[in-house]
Amino acid sequence: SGLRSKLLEAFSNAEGGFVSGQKLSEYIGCSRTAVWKHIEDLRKDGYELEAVRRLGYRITKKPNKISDNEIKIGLKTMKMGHHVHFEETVSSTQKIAQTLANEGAEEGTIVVAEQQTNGRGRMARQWYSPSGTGIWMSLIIRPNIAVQAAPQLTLLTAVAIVQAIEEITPLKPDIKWPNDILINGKKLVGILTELQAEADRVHSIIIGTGINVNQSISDFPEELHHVATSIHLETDKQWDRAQLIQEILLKFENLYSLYLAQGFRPIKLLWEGYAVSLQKPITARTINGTVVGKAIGINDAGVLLIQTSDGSVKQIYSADIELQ
Ligand code: BTX
Repeated sequence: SGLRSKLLEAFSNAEGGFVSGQKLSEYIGCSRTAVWKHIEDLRKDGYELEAVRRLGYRITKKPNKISDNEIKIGLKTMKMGHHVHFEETVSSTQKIAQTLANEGAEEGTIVVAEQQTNGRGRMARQWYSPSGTGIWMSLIIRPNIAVQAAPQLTLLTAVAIVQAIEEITPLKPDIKWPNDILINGKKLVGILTELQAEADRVHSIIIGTGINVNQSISDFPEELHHVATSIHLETDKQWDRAQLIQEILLKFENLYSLYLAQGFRPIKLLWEGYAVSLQKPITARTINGTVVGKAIGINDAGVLLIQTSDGSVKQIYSADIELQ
């Protein structure tokens, strides 16, 4: 409710300090008895609060849940994440975002769920999205760019996510072209970019990101034990998913405005700084066959360039990459 978010906002402004009952009742605009009732409701939802006479209340622990409020309060962006469509369980956040985009949702709208029952990867693969552990989010943007430029947004998003993870956690992830973020060779993040276009102009782009945050190994199915990891598995700590979402949105917004002003060039340079697959022998499996060679870079469109043994350079638009 509105009162609840005012209450959380007051605590957020205090940055972990005490807020008196009097201040809270002024801020929210209700009686002290009503404040007390709302505090009890917070406790029921898993918040832990300390109450000290004369000082007031402070939040000592937040529930590890994502919600509309948790994402919005303390969000530092101008636009990204200002509209949050949150649900407990969905088949895929991409599907909902597509519907919202068709209905005219504003740029920066996000769809977030605690759980996906039919999370999508690329090429009809599944993205495993168990409840309460990861970030399953779709972001709607409406850049005025040509259809061919859309894959650049996948690379831009990968840079934003790596920057956010580096800001908040001690990890230093790598990017594997085009859409994987890895730690020690294991998949931490997957990105799925889908677009809706009219003629040759982009109508909307929906960027889906799946980030493994607090999973233990037993939260992954057996077949993913050797390919997947989570921030928790790599750091031995639990992480605040809403805070990570806020940081990702902020990094994304900064890179996106750089991109709209100056094009892909500056993004490409940042991306190359994080890429593991460059200057190494790789195998690229495309729908038209397999290309083996050395990844020599990406071009200004974001297309992967592979030099084969005969010296020729092949452009790879879409593929699965295996590092050798
Ligand atoms: P991808 O096709 O590159 O990767 C899919 C493959 O990754 C799977 O076949 C499986 O081997 C592996 N995998 C599945 N689940 C996980 C996981 N949780 N962690 C690590 N590896 C896994 C990558 O596709 C793009 C994924 C995007 C997911 C987001 S979540 C929010 C949005 N909604 C939605 O339905 N998809 C996107």
